[in-house]
Amino acid sequence: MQRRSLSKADWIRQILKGDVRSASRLLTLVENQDRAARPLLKALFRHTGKASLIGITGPAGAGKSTLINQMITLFRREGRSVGVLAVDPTSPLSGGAILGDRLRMHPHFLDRAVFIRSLATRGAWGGISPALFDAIHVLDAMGKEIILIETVGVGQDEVEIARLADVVVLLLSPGMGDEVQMMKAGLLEIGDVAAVNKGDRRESRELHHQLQETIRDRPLLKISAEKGTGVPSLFSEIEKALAKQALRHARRKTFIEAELRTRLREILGETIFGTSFNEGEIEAILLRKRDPYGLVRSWIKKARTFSLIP
Ligand SMILES: Nc1nc2c(ncn2[C@@H]2O[C@H](COP(=O)(O)OP(=O)(O)O)[C@@H](O)[C@H]2O)c(=O)[nH]1
Ligand SMILES: [Mg+2]
Repeated sequence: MQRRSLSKADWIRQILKGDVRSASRLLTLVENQDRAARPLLKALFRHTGKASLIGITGPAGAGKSTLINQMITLFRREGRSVGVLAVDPTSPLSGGAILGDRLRMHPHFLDRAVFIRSLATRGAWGGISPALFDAIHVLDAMGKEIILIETVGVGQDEVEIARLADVVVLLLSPGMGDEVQMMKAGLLEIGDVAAVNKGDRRESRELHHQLQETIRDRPLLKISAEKGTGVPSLFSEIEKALAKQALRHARRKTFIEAELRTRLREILGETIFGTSFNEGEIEAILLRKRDPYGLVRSWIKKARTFSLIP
């Protein structure tokens, strides 16, 4: 079939059936901020809300992608379909890192029940990109039962993304500073479950020992994502957290609030930063014939009247 001739209804049907090419095509529209995506996303939305969102966060090099690879294997063994969103905080163009991740996840790359996609984090006006929410909804609509979200670091966006998931795993590893440095960076506050990776190395056992003093309010595990040791225990902690209905309910509400705020920011940002002020208005303020307070208010009033806010 010619992809070009795919009707909107067929396109939606294909995504709901889990078709990778149809979903990829929509996600490309989403990434390009193409308005043509909107009616499809709207139509898909009522089919979403079923997937479990698992956030994997921690410093670069901690072993998040390696762990995700292991988790995919475990989930697939249970017959569950998996989607992975690798959120790249630096730039959507850092192809090297993305390729590296893809290679690391390679064993599953051809498995049709696993869908992997990299995304940029930031929206055009700051904050989380609305594309992240769109992508989560698309994977959910595809019938992915598990959506793994990999985020790097502890910037405000990453922390916010981490808080959206139903359960968040904080992954640490030796060589990223000691416990005190991690605490100062605010790293240790994130996560429902914490794990020290690279347990095959002695420094990792030391770090795990140190952290036992600090991390007492949630499970702290020692794993080796590469060897697979400790991963089943981590897996069962994740399952336990997912089974907590109250936690899940609270996270889902946080998710909706964050999504609404993100979408508002995007629309208002477009309106605010897309506005060009006319010379006369700038001149009037320069000559102190008008003031910025009044001008902005009159402009908002006008924007409302003429429905300039989309
Ligand atoms: N020794 C050891 N190295 C590991 C382990 N897990 C991951 N690594 C290595 O750590 C590096 C970073 O892993 P990666 O999964 O890309 O980390 P990410 O940046 O957090 O996604 C890679 O070279 C991995 O091979 C582990 O359990 N033990
Ligand atoms: Mg990675």
